[in-house]
Amino acid sequence: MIRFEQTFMNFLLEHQERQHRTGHFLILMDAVISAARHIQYYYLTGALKGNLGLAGSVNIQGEDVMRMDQIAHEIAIHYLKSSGRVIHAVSEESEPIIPMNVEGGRYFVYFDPLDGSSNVSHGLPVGFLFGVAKRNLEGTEDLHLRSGNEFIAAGMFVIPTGTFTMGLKDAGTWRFHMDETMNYVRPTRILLPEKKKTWELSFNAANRRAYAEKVQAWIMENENRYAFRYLGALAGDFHRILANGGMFMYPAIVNHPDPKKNRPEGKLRLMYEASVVAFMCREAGGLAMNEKGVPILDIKPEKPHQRCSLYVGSKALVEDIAQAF
Ligand code: FDP
Repeated sequence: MIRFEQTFMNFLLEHQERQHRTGHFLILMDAVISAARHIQYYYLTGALKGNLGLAGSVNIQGEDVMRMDQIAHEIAIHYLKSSGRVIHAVSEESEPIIPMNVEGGRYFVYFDPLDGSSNVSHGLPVGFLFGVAKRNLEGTEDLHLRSGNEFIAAGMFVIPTGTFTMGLKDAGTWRFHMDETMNYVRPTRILLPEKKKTWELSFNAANRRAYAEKVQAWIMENENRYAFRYLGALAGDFHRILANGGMFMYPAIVNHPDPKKNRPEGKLRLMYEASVVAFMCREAGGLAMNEKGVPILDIKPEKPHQRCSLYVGSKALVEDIAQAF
């Protein structure tokens, strides 16, 4: 007997119908899913086709661009544009904001098409992360960059693992798995576990002496209480935290022996990394803050590629470290 599962699109259709919503968001999400499948395919066959190496250029963040970064960006732009529903997009791979359907579009999409570049040349897990906000339907639209609190949805695909996790505003965080037909199926509601037994800490331990002293002291005091896991790709590391509880952090780098390598604003990008995981975390019962003790979802972006420090995961743990700031 074949076991048939509910697909993501069917799940979303039911959700939209229950809320008496229009079909626009479904059309947008169909584009996002198509892009994710397309990226997944290229990534899976990337080693054989020679697509897992460097592209030979440097991006706006001063990082080497991988060939797969460009492919994933191109794919995402194609589908988002063809949906006709996007006003403009912000991509990690493009310095300027990308105008799409400026007059008729309904959503702003902020995305990183292939996050976790150090894993690319090994074909190991990377993420496609996105946040969605809606245009102002009541008054005049001023096209401002939206904070996480203004998102209506945010999600991440772990590629090529085949999982998709998405938070829907006031409707929870849900996980789906890719089936043999490349459909995302089996909606499962995710709530951060309360029991500390499974909690994990995730951060780049190589940087620890460069963190602020208070952060270092907190780590010294707490690290033996939890398992430590770090993949080096936010989507993969945060996937574990959502399932097991605990905290992912990317603190500000303020004590680097080479001061030029300090990152007082942190490394991760607010709009398409920190806000995306913070949104999913809130819908799963958790919390995200920066090192100034400001909830990530409250931060109003001043520029599209703004960075921020990030502490995200189980509420009690994020609140506890926030006491140390
Ligand atoms: P990467 O730079 O390798 O693309 O900003 C993205 C990110 O990966 C995250 O996905 C990841 O959590 C973090 O940076 C890894 O940074 P480190 O290599 O400094 O640990």
